[in-house]
Amino acid sequence: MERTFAIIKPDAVERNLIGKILERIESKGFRIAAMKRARLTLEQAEGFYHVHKERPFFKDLTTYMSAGGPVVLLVLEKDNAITGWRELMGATNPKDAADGTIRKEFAVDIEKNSVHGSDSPENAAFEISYFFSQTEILS
Ligand code: RTP
Ligand code: MG
Repeated sequence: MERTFAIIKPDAVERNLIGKILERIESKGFRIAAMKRARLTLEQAEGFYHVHKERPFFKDLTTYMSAGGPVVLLVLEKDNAITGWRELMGATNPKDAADGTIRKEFAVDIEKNSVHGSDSPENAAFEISYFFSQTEILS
């Protein structure tokens, strides 16, 4: 059993898509081990996305993820959860996302792409501990 970290981003929360996205997650066999709504501060978003700090989109991304509205933070569990969740999300740019993926169905554009997912075991561990304490995660 592996854990990954997911975010339902502001564009999806704003459009009342939380339920539809959670339905997709649960129907693919993920268990929701932790979940909370939050409004990120700019500082939290910058720390979370620190690996992207030299990228041209860093300022837009961190502004969007904080001032853009509330998000839903999730810890998901399943065998091969990291790869499985990235497959269900689809490509970063919804124009490139495969049919049946969350980004193909719901994303607005390459930035407002509705969901986040960890891309490695190391980043999953960092991202989970960035937002959740051990006592908030129930297997
Ligand atoms: P994520 O981290 O959110 O799960 O998405 P990802 O791995 O597919 O994409 P990544 O390259 O890690 O980029 C993180 C987020 O930054 C925004 N982005 N904007 N304007 C742009 O060219 C651009 N490129 C990326 C997206 O919100 C992306 O998910
Ligand atoms: Mg990423």
